[in-house]
Amino acid sequence: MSATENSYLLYALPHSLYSGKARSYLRYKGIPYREKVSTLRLFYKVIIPRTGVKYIPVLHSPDDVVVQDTSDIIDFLEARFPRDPVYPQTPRQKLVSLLFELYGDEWLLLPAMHYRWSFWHEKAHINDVLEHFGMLLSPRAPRLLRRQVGKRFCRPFSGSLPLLGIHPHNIPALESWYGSFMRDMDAHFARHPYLLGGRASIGDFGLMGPLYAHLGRDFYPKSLMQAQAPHLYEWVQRMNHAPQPTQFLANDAVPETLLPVLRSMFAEHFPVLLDTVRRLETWLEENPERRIPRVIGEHEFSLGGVKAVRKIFPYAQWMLQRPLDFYQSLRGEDKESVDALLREVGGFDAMQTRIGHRLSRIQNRLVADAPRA
Ligand SMILES: N[C@@H](CCC(=O)N[C@@H](CS)C(=O)NCC(=O)O)C(=O)O
Repeated sequence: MSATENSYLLYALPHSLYSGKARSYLRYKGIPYREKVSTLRLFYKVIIPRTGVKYIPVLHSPDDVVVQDTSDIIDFLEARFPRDPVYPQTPRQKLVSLLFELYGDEWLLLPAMHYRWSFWHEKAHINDVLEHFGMLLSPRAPRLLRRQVGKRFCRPFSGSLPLLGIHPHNIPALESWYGSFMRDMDAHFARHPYLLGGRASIGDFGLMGPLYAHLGRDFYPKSLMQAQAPHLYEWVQRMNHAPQPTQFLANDAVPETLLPVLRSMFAEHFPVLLDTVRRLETWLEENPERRIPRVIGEHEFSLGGVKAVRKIFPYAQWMLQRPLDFYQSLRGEDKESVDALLREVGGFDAMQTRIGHRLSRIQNRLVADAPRA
């Protein structure tokens, strides 16, 4: 199957986190596309040969360009479909949208994975998840068969909780933080259709990854969201439909309702990101010739004051570079305006971080740039 004349093809899965981000973007922008269930057969026939890696989603353009990674997919399509850009043009809003993308992609992964994989006793929930994993064999296989094979296919995911830093002793802190995140976002979406007003930004799509497939679609967490954060749940539905976008808020405004989430982001996620930068710098100095692996050791982190250990993922630095590069390109009044916001949410110092060993993605692999002088 290849992309036809005028339609893009998205290799994805209905229950995949990052597929939800790309799908909602394609729908939002009204880009003609077809979604193809990524069966194992397609992984070996198309995805791995064309991308060199085993990740989805993958975009296949009508002119035969294949793109992996949702941020690259969105940037690739923004260049081709510039109407109603998802990157705000003004400095505060652009930075905030990039920060939310990073938070959605890398940090809300924790509650997403916890609520998907820690509730095996919720039978309807787990059967649905396993049946979706069984789609890797065939979306048309009987449900019971999909459930059985799904059990095998899901192991790398269900077994990844400790690697992400989710352990029995910090689950209460994780649930309590996610509860307050839901409350904050609910209060926000009670007043605004999207993060920054009448239009979705890259930050909305970043949030949509974890908040759709895992937290807003899997049975158990969906019931929590519907009961505790109905406006957030409505936003999830809105994000999956072609809308009539209006405008971002005037005067580069960042709604007050986002400030608690930004504070929490800088208090808990950023220390992990900055330690990743430091640890990767040392690793690259010690291993100048080696290919960068997915994980480079482990570090301690803190969630709601509870300490735990998680693996260090170099990829997170590549995502961090996006808001950091934008912030560090600002000058004059734009920078002053952003700095005032950053001071208010405890993010000013973190955003001064200079990354010595920057990362690029080349053929879907992380590669270190030459160190900065
Ligand atoms: N940062 C990547 C992440 C892609 C990703 O991790 N996709 C998951 C499915 S939602 C996957 O393919 N995982 C396979 C694996 O972890 O080996 C993106 O934005 O596309």
